[in-house]
Amino acid sequence: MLSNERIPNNVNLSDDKRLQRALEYWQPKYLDWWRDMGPHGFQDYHQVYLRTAISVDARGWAHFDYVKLPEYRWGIFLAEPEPHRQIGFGDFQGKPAWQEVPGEFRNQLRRLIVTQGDTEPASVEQQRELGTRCPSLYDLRNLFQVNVEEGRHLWAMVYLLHSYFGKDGREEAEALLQRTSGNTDKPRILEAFNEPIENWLDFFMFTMFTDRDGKSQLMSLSQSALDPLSRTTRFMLTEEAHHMFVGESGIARILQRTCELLRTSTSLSEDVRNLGGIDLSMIQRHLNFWFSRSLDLHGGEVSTNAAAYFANGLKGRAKEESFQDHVLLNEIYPMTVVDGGRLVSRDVPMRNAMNEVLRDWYVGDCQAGVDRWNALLERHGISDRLVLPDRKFNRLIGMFSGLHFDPSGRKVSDEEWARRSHEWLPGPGDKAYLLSIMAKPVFERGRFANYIAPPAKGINQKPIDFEYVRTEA
Ligand code: BYC
Repeated sequence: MLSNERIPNNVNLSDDKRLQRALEYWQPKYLDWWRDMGPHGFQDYHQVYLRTAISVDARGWAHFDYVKLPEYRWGIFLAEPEPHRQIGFGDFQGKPAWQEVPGEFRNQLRRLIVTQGDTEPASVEQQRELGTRCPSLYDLRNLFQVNVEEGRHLWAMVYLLHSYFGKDGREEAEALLQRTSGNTDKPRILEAFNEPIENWLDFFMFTMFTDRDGKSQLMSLSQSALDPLSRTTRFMLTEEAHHMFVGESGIARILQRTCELLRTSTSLSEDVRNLGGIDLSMIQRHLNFWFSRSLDLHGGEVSTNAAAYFANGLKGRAKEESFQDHVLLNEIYPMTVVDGGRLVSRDVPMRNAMNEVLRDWYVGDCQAGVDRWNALLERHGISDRLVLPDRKFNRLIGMFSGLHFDPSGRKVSDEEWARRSHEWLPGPGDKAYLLSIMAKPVFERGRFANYIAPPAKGINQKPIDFEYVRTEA
């Protein structure tokens, strides 16, 4: 562990002067990007109680201190190597894992790494205005923790590009700082990362559902035959868990507050908005939006790209080790497909269905989170429930994207969609209301905005009214 270097790392960076120089050349560009596109208004005067990774062992990992955001020590950390690791799936199953990129898979691997890398700065850009609307210092600190870790995940991908892809890799690393979320000329690669996140309901839904796609994609990349990619993503997964905690517990706290407000209201049918809360139907609409956008992030249902990634050992399944067959040459996946505008059943070769296999895992993981939210509603004596919409609903990617479906999966006409989609998806009225209740940030210690309950406990055993973010005089 070499945490006192200019770029903290556990990859012996100082032994590879060429790589070290290349990354030190990229570092100021990254910092310029962070200042321009990172948290707006929180670059100079605020000190944030953050956890910094200074090594991959448990003690180094849990290093907490006050830091000014641009002074956060973004580092390069890979999980410890597994001795004699073998490729776990695909056509090269059982062969030694690769320590270098094989020429024939260079383009595919670069594409995967660039796509993964592109999402990380994108999310920081999407969230840059949220600090000025924060519901508490506790939440503000969590937002910044998520942001700096997404920045570190960008570093992780840039390390791979610089180390293993030569000049092309260096050019791709530059381009990662040039595309920006929502930019009409140079947008981010994947659609969900061009959607604005201007309020905290969107933020919590994003960290619940879109970061969970991060989890499923990182789980599948952590199986990769390319050992440095596997080790990098394994360490990233430990950080991803906190992001999903922020999302799931954030929504749970909004739900709790909504239930409390409903109890104090004159009748259960009173609109909780009259009391400054967020009603369940608005929460459901945001869930519908972010879940469907995140389903898109798993790619098309039938994909030759996905088949090639699996065959070549680049991208496996989540928990690949839990399956019996790791080659999947003769397996089929029964799937509902669109044929001439009609839905029909078809057997698809399993390798071509890999995106859908990962999506199945993802939907199960999301459902478990929604069940936990519903248990909270139940405990508060509220009979309404949140539901995941059908996976055909509101899709922009894949075979269902050309048609319209309601949240239950029923096919609807273009006319019905135009007339009713506002019932199912957030509209301008929702956005305006959310901005109105978030217009003033809450910066007093221990205080929380009216629409959200305090958390059950603080960070790192600190009290809930701890000064998680300090303004330096
Ligand atoms: N938006 O064969 P297809 C995270 C394109 S999130 C726009 O169906 P494939 C995080 C696709 O590129 C995890 N375009 O799909 C979370 C292809 O384009 P070309 C990010 C899309 O290639 C929160 C065409 O459609 N990691 O970490 O099998 C905060 C047909 O593609 C989309 C990864 O994504 C879309 N949604 O799968 C921070 C892992 N989907 O070839 C971070 C790396 C597909 O026609 N990426 N297309 O130009 C991959 O594994 C794959 O690229 C995908 C797509 C799963 C995304």
